[in-house]
Amino acid sequence: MDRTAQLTARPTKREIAYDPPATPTATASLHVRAAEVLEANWTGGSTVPSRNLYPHQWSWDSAFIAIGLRHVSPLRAQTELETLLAAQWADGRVPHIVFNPSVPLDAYFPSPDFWRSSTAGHTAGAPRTVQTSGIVQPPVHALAAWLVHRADPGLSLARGFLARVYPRLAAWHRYLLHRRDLGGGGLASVVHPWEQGMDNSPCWDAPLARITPAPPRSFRRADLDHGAAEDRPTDLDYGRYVRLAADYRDAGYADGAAEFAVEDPAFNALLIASEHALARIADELGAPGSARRARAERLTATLVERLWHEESGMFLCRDLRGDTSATGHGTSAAGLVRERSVSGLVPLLLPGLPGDIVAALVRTVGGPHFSLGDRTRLVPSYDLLGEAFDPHRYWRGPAWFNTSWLLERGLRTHGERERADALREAVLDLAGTTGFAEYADPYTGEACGTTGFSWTAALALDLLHQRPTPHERQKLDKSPQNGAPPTDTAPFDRSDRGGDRG
Ligand code: 9WN
Repeated sequence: MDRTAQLTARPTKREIAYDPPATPTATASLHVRAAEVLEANWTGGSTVPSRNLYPHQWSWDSAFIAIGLRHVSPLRAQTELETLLAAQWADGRVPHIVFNPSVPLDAYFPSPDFWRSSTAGHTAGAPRTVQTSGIVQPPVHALAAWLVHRADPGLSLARGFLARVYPRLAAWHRYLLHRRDLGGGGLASVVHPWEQGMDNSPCWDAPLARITPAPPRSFRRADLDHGAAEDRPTDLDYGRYVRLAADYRDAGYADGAAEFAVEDPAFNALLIASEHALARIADELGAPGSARRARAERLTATLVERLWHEESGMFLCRDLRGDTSATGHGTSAAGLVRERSVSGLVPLLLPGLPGDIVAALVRTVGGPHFSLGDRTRLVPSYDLLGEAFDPHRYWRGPAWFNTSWLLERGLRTHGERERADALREAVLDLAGTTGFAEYADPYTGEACGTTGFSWTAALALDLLHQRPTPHERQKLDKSPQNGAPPTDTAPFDRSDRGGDRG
């Protein structure tokens, strides 16, 4: 066992990764309960999103988890990212799932024998010793690596953390910016709804309608063993997910011929935020990050140019395979998908966004389509007024904690302190009352999906460590057991953050 493995090993309370976690101590503080969730979901080198529903390591989950875990154990947070990056493919892609070989194949679908990474992904450079999926997820990793480093720079330096992850993160961004620039306009495209992370968002309805679903009897969904069918994507959606993934696999995971190709605002905004973080990391390693910083600014301008939609007051997805000669099925003549998803608000995270766009986004978040601070306390995943809105169906309405965390960071980045404080309070409150639910009804805050969900716990921990508002300060003063040591951390260092005066 190497030194990191020794340091991060915990006495094994249970042997298999998919056992349900112990119920967190009901009376403990939010901080302790959140840390208990992360402890229960830790498998020795990484954290599962959920013991029962998602019993492997997921890419963007791990980045969010590391952002929270750094407040409990900077070492485990570093290890979380290192474990994921160790499964990187030679072409630079970071796979969306790294499979745990001790978990039975039927515990999750699609399992390693579907993806066949080491054989089908051979030409693309899939690793031989670990089984992974062949698609990717949003690139939150460099941002996470930077924040993890900042939590304990001494430990990071001693372990050579940044020096080891930097080349992998740089290759990851290179892959996205070159191999995935399928539209030729400078942005990265996703080739599967799972890549963007919001699996059944109504934004995919038009591009998915062109895909012939795999026959229902050709696969068995494991998610329905653990999640309510009415909260999950439909069988028809799954048929299309399976068809797309199988075709991609059968083409050797080569990019270019993708039947589904979409430029998504959140995916690209997270890439830009991570490019800013990579600039910081480069500076820290003594290799000036100015070229990366300039690229992040250029990409911000490209994002605005390609995906901003003035009339909607937000960013939209661009369907690259849509029929651009005619309107229909929600796609405009210019290829923009006329659906309002939380994805189109996430670019608020970017420090270099023009002021008029920031102002429009803030208006949209509080306006009738998302109603934050009025009819909703967390940001819904989809337009409250949209035809496809469903308050319980996965990414078609429910509020997710990671997107609310991103918006909280965005509002704070642009000096919208009161709104950010209110959102922070709502995340903390609902994370606790829902038992760290996977997602929640945006109106009632009722828990949906699974509970004991890792990124909900991690991001609550992260917000607990932000500087509290005076109101919370009063509450904390009255309840000393709730006191997590507050630090002021944000997606970017102050010099990158422009407006934040928090
Ligand atoms: C497919 C793990 C993942 C998240 C995604 C979320 C869900 C998987 C699934 O769970 O997707 O990747 O099986 O539904 O949509 O964002 O990363 O938590």
